Amino acid sequence: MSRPGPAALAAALVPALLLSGCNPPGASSSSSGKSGAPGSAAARTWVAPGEKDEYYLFYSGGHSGQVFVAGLPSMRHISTIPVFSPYPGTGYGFDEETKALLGDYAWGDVHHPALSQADGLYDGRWLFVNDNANNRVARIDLRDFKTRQILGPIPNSSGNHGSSFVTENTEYVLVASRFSVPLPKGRHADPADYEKEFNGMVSGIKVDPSDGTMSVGWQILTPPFNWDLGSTGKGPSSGWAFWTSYNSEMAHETLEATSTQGDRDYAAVVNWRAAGQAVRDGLATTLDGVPVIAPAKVPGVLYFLPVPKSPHGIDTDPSGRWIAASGKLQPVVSVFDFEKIKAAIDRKDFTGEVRGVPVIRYESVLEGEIPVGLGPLHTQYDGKGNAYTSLYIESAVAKWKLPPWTAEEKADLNKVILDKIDVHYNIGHLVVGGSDTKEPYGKYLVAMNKLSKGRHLSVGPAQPESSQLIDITGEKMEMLYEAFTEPEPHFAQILKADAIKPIEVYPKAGSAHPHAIWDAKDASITRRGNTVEVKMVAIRSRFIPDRIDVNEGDELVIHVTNVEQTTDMIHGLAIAEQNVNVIFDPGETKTLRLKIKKPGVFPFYCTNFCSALHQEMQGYLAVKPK
Ligand code: CUK
Ligand code: CUA
Repeated sequence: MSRPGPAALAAALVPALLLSGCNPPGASSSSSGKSGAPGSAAARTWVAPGEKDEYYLFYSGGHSGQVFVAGLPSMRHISTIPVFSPYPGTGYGFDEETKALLGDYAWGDVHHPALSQADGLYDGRWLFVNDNANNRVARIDLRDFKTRQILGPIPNSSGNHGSSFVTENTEYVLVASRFSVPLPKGRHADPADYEKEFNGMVSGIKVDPSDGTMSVGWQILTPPFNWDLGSTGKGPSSGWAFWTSYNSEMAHETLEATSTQGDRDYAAVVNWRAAGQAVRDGLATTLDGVPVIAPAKVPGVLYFLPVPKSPHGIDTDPSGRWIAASGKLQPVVSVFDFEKIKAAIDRKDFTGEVRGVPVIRYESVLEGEIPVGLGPLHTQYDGKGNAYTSLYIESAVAKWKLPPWTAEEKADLNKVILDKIDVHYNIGHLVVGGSDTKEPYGKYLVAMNKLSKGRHLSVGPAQPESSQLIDITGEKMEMLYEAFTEPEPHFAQILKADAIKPIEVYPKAGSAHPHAIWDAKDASITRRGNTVEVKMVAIRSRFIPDRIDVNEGDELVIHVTNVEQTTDMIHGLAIAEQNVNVIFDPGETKTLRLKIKKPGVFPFYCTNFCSALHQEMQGYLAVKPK
C-alpha cells in the first residue's frame, strides 16, 4: 500500500483551507479574480533588505504604557516609543526631563492613538494617546518620535477611555470618562449612591497650534454613564463629536448583569464648537480650576442618541454624514444620518430627556440596522463607500456598503454585506489607514486580535496578541500576513511613510539646551556647597571628564551632551549600582541628578555600542566617605 506523498496531501489541504476562509501562507488567491493585487501574499508583504515599508503603523501598547511602531506591509516592529512607562532601552524615565513627564506614575494604559490633522487630513505633526488608567493624554512629536507632554490626571474626570479623538484641525483632543466618580475629586461618597453622587465628564483638551501644548479647554458634565469609544465629525458633522456609553442604567454593582438590562444605551452627540463658545460667553462654572458646562443650563452642547445596547464603538465616515454605532450584545450596526440628526435637533424631535439633556428620536435619524454578525465593535472606512466592522464574538471582519442604498437593499439590508473574513482570534479594534480622515488610503486593514491561541511557537501560558494584515483593494478581503505583538494593542493609526520626515540628529546650530556644551574644553566640574555639577561631553569613544570626585551625602548633577552629528551615533551613560541609565541621541543634552548615598568607587560606562573602542568608553565616580 502506498501512502499519499506530500504533494497529494497539499493538494487535499488547499481546498480545505480555502473553505475555512483563510489562505495558506504565501498562497496566491488572485486566481479567483476577485482579490485586489497580483502576486502571492508572501511577495506582497516582502520588503527586501535595504528597502523600506510604504506605511507606518502606530499601535497602542495597552498596559505596557508604550506605543509600538511597525512598517506596513512587512509588519516588522521598528521602534518602541515609551510614553507612560519607563523604558531602559531609550533611557526614558531616568533623566530629569522624562522623570518629570512620568510624575508619580510608573505605568499607563494606552488605548487609542490619534494622529494630528489639518483640514481633515493627517498633517504628520503629532500623535496623541490616552492613559485609560490615570486619566492622562500624551503628545508624541513625530519629528523625533518622542513623548513631549503628558497632561493630567485630568481634573473632574476618571478612566480616560474615550480618547484620544482629534478634531479636523487639531483644535482639540476630545476625551470622555469611562468611570464616573464623586466630584470634585477627593470627595467621598457611598458607591451605593452612584446615580445621585457620581458624574461622568466629556473634556475638550485644547491644543496650541504652534507647538502642540495641551491644556484643558472645557468640560461638559454628564450623568454617570460609562463613556466608551468616540469619533469626531467632518463635512456636515463638522464641529460635532460622538461617544457611545455602556451602562446608561447607571448601575454600580456587577455591571455584567445590571448594565445590560436596557434595550438601548445612549450615545453622546456633542457640539464641541458650541461648548467652546459657551465658555467664552461665561456660561461655565469653575470646578477644580476648569470651566465646566452643565448641559441642562446650557442647551445646545449635548444630546443623547439611543444606540443598540452595550455599544463599544461609534465611527464617523470620511464624508462626515454617516455614523455607525454597534452594540456588542446586538448583532447589528446602526447607521445614522447626520443630516437627519441635525434636522431632528432643529425641530426638537425628542422623546424625552435625561437630566435636562434631550434624547433624539432613534427612528427619526436611523438610516438602517445592518445585520453584520455577532459582537460588532468598531467600524473603519476605505473612502470608496465601504465600511469594515470587527466582530469580536464571530472572530471576523464584515465588509458592508455605506448608504445611499437601493430600495431593494433597504428592504433587506443583508444585501449590503459584501464580504466576511475570518481572523484569529477575537478581534477588538481594526484600522484602515486614514479612516478617520476625509481621504482614507484604503489599501490595508490591520485586525488587532485579542487572542492568538497557539498560532505561534509556544512561549508558555501567556501568549502574545496577534495582528493580521488584510488587503482591502479588491472585492474580497484577502489575508496577507500575521504578526505577534506585545501586550496589548487596542487601536492603531496608519500613516503614509512619506507624510513625515523625522530628523536624523539634533542639530548643533539649533541647540537651545541651557547646559549643552559642544567642546571638550568647556567640560567642567563645579562644587557649590554639597552640590556637584558636571558638564560632560560624550564623543567616540570618551566621556570628558571621565573622573568625578564627590563626597558621601553630596547631590550630583550631570549634564551630558552627545556632540555627535552623525545619524544613529548614540551614547549612553550607565553608573554601576546607582540606577543611572541615560541615553543621548546625536546632538542631545540630558540632565541626571542623584543623591550620593554610599562611599566607594563606581565605574561608569557607555551602554550603546558606538565604535571599536566602545568598551573603552568608561570612567569612575569616586565617593569619599563622610
Ligand atoms: S478598546 Cu479600549 S478596551 Cu475596543 Cu478601543 Cu480595547
Ligand atoms: Cu559611546 Cu559606546
